[in-house]
Amino acid sequence: TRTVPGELKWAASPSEGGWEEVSIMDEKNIPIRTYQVCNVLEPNQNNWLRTDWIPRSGAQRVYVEVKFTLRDCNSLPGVTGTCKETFNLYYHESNEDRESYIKESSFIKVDTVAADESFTQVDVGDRIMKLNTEVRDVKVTTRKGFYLAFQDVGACIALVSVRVFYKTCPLTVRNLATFPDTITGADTSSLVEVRGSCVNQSEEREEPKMYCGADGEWLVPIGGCLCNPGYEERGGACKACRAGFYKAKSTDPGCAKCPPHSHSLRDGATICDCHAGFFRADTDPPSMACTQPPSAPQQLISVVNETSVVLEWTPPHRLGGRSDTSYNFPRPGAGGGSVSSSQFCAPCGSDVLFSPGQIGLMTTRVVVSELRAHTHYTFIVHARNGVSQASGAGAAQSVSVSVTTNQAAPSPVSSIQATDVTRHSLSLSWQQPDRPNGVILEYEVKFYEKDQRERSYRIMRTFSRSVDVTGLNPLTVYVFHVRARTAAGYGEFSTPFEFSTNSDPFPLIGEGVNSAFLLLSVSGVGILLLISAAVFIISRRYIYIHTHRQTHRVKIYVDPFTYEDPDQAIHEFAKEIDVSSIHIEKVIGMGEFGEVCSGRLRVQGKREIYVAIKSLKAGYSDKQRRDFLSEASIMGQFDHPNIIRLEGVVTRCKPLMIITEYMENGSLDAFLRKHDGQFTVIQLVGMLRGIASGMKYLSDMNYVHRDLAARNILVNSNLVCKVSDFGLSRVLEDDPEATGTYLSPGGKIPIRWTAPEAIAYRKFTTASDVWSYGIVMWEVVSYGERPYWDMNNQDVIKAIEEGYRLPAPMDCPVVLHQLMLDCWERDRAERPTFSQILNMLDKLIRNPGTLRRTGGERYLQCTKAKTEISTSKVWSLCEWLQSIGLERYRDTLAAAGYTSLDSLLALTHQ
Ligand code: ACK
Repeated sequence: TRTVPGELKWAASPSEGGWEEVSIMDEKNIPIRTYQVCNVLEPNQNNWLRTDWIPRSGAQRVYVEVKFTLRDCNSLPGVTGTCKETFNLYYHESNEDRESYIKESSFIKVDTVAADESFTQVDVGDRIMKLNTEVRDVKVTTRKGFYLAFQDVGACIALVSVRVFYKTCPLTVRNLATFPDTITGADTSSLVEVRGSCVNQSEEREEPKMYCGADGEWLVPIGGCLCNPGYEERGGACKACRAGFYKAKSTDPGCAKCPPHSHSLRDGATICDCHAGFFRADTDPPSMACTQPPSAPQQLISVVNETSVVLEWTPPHRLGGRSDTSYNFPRPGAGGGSVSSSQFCAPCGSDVLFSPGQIGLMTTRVVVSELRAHTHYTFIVHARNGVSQASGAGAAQSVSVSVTTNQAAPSPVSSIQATDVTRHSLSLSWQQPDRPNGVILEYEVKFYEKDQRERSYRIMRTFSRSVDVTGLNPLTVYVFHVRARTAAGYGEFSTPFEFSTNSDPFPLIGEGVNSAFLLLSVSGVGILLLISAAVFIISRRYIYIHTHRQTHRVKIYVDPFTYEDPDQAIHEFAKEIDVSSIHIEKVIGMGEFGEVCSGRLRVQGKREIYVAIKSLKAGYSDKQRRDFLSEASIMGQFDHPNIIRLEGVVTRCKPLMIITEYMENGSLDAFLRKHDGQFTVIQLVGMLRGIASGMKYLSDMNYVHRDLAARNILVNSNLVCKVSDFGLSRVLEDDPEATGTYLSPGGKIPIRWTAPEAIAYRKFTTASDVWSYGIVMWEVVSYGERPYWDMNNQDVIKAIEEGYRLPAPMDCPVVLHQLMLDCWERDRAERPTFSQILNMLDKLIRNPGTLRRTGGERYLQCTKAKTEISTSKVWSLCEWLQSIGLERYRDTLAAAGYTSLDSLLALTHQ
């Protein structure tokens, strides 16, 4: 109230005869407003005085300091029991300041206030009035503000001043964090948790926190900040390191002087720069002195021992201030050890051995072996340390020595082979030693019966690399060793090779056959055998051809990406076609790399054929070109009636093209959808047989397709299905079914068609192709239905993981569904091979009766059923069952609680 200029005009009740506003001079002679009341002689006093509305301004607990004087009742002559020496303090919370009258009942009492000191005599001029100061606090949290009221019940009081205030914890900086001015809590015991913010140029070490106590005191500081690199704490702030100092990490205690051979020119350095000619390795800490590369190794000496050299040296004179000196013999091409003839030096071959190693040597000695005999070598040894690379140090740190190796015996002979093995003889041949070390004068063959060990052996000598060994015992294991001799003497014997002679009287191959004997023997039983064999072969013709082919198959698919030059692969496997012999007719689709067209191809000397032409759109990258042509390089290796045939490629002019046979009916999935329900089961199985046959061929070639799906099978006008889509990139990019969601690096996967192990850890094998084949079977029998319908990929993965498998499509023969389920065995070793699948399908085609039993009713397609239910709102469950011929299940369903169509919607396959 002391700060209020002019009258206070607080509300008083009664408005007259109760509290009265009186202006007086304070101790400093400044006029102040006071309220007085002194109705001590009248009983039943109830005088109210209410302050103006006081906004609480965010405060939750306010303090009321009242200064007042009070007259001692005893000093008042003639007063009876009516005189009081206290007054009451009230408050009332309110959102508005418009309350014009005092509604006593809405006020809450804070306290009864008594005087510490009262006075007996009124003598204002002498200032003997005793001034009391009382403070009370009150919680105000519910409204925007409040009123205070003073109730007098018959005392003689003067309210000299009223001060209302709240407490804050003042803005402060603690542990390099700033805490703002904070209002204290509502209760006397409450602590307000406050988060500090790091001062400039500092970062949080641990979240800075403090508590603001009810008295406006900061309590319990926790956490704090650290000055950034290049700054240190000075006077509660972060100040930059001065020139010549640095601080690398915020956790470093303060700025430190630059280490030797380094400097910092500007304030705030986090690291000191090296002086010219000094360096720091990537792994050197900033506190480490800058260093230099070593000088050259010293006193390199060599000792030659036949075809080995021992090299020794002493460490460099100057280590550059480091202790990580190592030595390198740079590899060929980098100026390392080299062999010289009279005119030029050539790098040493990779067969030269350095022991303990060629680079990163921590010792000063190395043995170089496997050198050529009689040859001049120069060895260069580099000294290096952690800063050699940074300094670009070169020849200055190296020293060299030249030596000539001695004459040496040849290295051992390897790769010994035996051919023409009979009961008593064999032919032995071998390769020349890797290092003959001179002209080979002869070979020596030592051999003995294995049982005899070397107790008795025979020796044969020859100039050539083969020898016929005769006079051996039948069915006996012999051990052979071969060694070569030059002018320098014999080399070491080869490792032992063991061969056994035959028990058979006839040689397995070729020589030593007694033809008369053979003729007689054969003619005796031959005719009979031939007759029975012919019967057997005819009856088992298929199996014979099958196994015969398999045992003689040698062709294995070659990954074109193993060729360094992709053009070499393409020209090895694909024929270059002259663009003038191609006649493009129309666009039939879009492939990953550009349009797919149909057209005609006329190659000289052959009849014109229809072809499909894939072209690579302009503006392609090298990678796209390689990926595009890789498909042709792969396809060109295949030759099978169920694999799309490559006619050739156009690579010599643009656009690049891949020409394949034309498949009139396009891709299988779209074809089946277009002809839903129009084929017999045998026709469908025929298609599946074709695909299985193509896949068996691919698996025999060791080729894993990875994207076998009906969309990647093409169909010609005779309903022959052929496997297509061999691009190496295709699995990863161009298949819209492929998704990257479940994959770590390595590309995308067509989830619905892919075996779980291939999804989980990219284990793509022929067995994962078999899984995909099972899905293709399902696609075919369901006429191009989408596997797992509209389930999302995540749910498909989850369902498969939990053992769910696609049910048999409508009218699917039980045997076919069983075959699908076999393809979807979790353990890939349990899945059938393509060969077994092919056999099975052939058997079914031969016995169409086995295809008759369908599980149609049992495996009603859930989605189709559900669609029908949800669109047939007027039907009852019973009517609907009738409409699909399954009314006999009504009771079973009812017993299981399915009585309405709605409840049936919740039915799962399980
Ligand atoms: O389903 P479709 O008609 O069959 O649409 C695609 C399109 O080109 C993009 O690949 C079709 N297609 C691809 N290769 C051949 C081919 N050799 N013969 C006929 N159509 C083909 C495929």
